Amino acid sequence: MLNSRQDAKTLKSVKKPGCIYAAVFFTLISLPSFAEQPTSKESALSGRPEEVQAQDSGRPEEVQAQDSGRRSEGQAFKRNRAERDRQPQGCPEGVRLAGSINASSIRPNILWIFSEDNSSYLGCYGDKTARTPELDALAAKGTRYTHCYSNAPVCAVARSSIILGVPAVSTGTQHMRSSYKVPSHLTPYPTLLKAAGYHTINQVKTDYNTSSFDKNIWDQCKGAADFSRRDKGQPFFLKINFSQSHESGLFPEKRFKKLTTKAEDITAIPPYQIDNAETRADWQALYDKLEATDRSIGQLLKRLEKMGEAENTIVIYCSDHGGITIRSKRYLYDSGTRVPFIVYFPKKWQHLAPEGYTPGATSNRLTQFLDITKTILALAGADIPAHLSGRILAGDKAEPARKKIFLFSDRFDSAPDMSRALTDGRYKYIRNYEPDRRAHQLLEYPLQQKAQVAHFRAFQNGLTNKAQSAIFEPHQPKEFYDTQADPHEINNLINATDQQERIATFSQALDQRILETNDLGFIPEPKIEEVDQSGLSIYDWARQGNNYPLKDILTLANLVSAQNPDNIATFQQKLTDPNAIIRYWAALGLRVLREKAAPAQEALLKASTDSDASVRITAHMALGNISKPDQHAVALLKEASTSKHDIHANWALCGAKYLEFKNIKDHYQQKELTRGPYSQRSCHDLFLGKTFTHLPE
Ligand SMILES: [Ca+2]
Repeated sequence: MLNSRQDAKTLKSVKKPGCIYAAVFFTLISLPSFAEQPTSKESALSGRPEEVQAQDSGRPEEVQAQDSGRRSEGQAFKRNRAERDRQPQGCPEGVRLAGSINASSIRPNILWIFSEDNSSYLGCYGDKTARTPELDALAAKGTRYTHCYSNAPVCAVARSSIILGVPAVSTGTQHMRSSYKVPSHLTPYPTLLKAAGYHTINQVKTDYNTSSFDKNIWDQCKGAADFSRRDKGQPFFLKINFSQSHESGLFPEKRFKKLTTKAEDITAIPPYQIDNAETRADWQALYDKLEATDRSIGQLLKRLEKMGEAENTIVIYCSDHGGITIRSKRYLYDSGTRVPFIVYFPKKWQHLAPEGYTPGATSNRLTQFLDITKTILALAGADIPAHLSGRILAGDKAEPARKKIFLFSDRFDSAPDMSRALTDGRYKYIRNYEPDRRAHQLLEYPLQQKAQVAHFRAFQNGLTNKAQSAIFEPHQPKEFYDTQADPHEINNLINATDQQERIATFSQALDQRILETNDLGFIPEPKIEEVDQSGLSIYDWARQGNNYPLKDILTLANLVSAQNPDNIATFQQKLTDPNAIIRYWAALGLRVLREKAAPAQEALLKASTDSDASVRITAHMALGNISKPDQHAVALLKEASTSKHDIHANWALCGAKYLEFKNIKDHYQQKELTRGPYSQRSCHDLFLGKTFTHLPE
């Protein structure tokens, strides 16, 4: 297995493509921008709109991750140069494309196009409001997949899964965001493509949620892509990210100045959203952004044609997860995980296409991002590590589809949480491991969408119906949906008598998938942080001795998710287990029972002085549920003030927030409690008096 950090030159020497290279001149062609009609002097001069956006503004989450707490998400976002997003953005301006290498190459070029945060609101997916002629045309000559899922409903976690070809929960990169190390024997797919002889170009988003690698895994990941840097005849792999439809595109300052989509043309408002002017305006903005994305993709494909590479290039399009109005991104519902996915094989490469490939076909094959990574390696003739858990879709190594797709969500920004799910494309089973938390934890970032604030205000004022209120209520411990009969997943069938057999099958299959993937999400994150700081990857730590007895932990965790007071005695007993992770889950089991955990008060008091921080924090939260919440909130503030690390401090502060603590100013100043961006966020909320049920004006 190749190490991702090996020098690119070494990698090139490992395996060259066995093709006969044609002697062709590579005439560098400097192409104009794909952007149409730059609307500001700044973007017209910058020449690198996509890159500028990545580095300077358009990806505020990344800015936040790098900020180390110097500014809030909102403040970070204000740095954005909104004008740059008001124009369609395509390949970086000044992209230089080499002359043709076409007929001689025996490997296809592969172009993987991502758009950000969008569900299948595209004409080719039957959406009547969408204006997406370019993607519709791509679907008309390729295959459109109807059941493709992002394994995680958020950018960096999805990308972490894609880049290594294994679920992020297997590597400990499931928290949004984080930078924990992954072991060096897990090789990013671009490194494998390089070793197979490909010239690899990324435009430009990386965002892999790990500190182990980043831009260095690509031949080119900065500045204008220069195709002349390929060897003669060398095939390329180009991954390009269009960010217009990112969540932030609906923030008022990031919308186009004039909305083109008409409010009366919006037909997609789901029943779990309120239908008012704010919601409609966000949907209008969403369709406008998708139109801009589509235009950029069309420009890219035209350039490919112009450089003579269209017939040599397999094109793959998908979004990076679903979105992006309320209850989509960050949720395991189809609105957050089900994505558009189109593949196009030019005539020359149709022998590599999936069986039955015909132009304009639709496939209902159950597909996930992990499958796409593995398929690309197969199409490129690259080494396919045995640990890759996807299923190859196309080519002579094609494999049968998985019967169920694994979905996961964990901490988002400053809000810890944990859910796991399986879908077979029709039915979906979700386990919420912290059912005492609200589904929407009032994160500041998404609340920059006006419709989300309007929705919360309506909820506060009692103006939302059951489906619309659910997002601000605590999770249901388990959920089960028939997405065919109930595409918006609002009718939870978990107690339906005619579904119990099916639910049991899903539940068993989910346990099995958690064990197979060695899901590291059951390790409380402060422990992950502590291990990572010690220099060891959590992946390796979890495999040492009996550090991580996942089977035992899962058995206990499933009792937590059951949220049943009958389990109090078991939780009390497990509070004294020698393994701190077991003790943590025991404390959590009592916490999710809220005041019903009162019989375990004495055991929890002992646990509040445990040697492990996650146990102490969870025990104080559980005790605060039973009585004297302010006293336990103050203990949690003390925990934060003495912590060394960001997540440790954030967990403690979130505990005080969970207990609705209002008097933080009487005890500490912000700087005494802040260790990084996430503890800073939670601290900021506490100082604003913002808790789960209160959003200040
Ligand atoms: Ca995204």
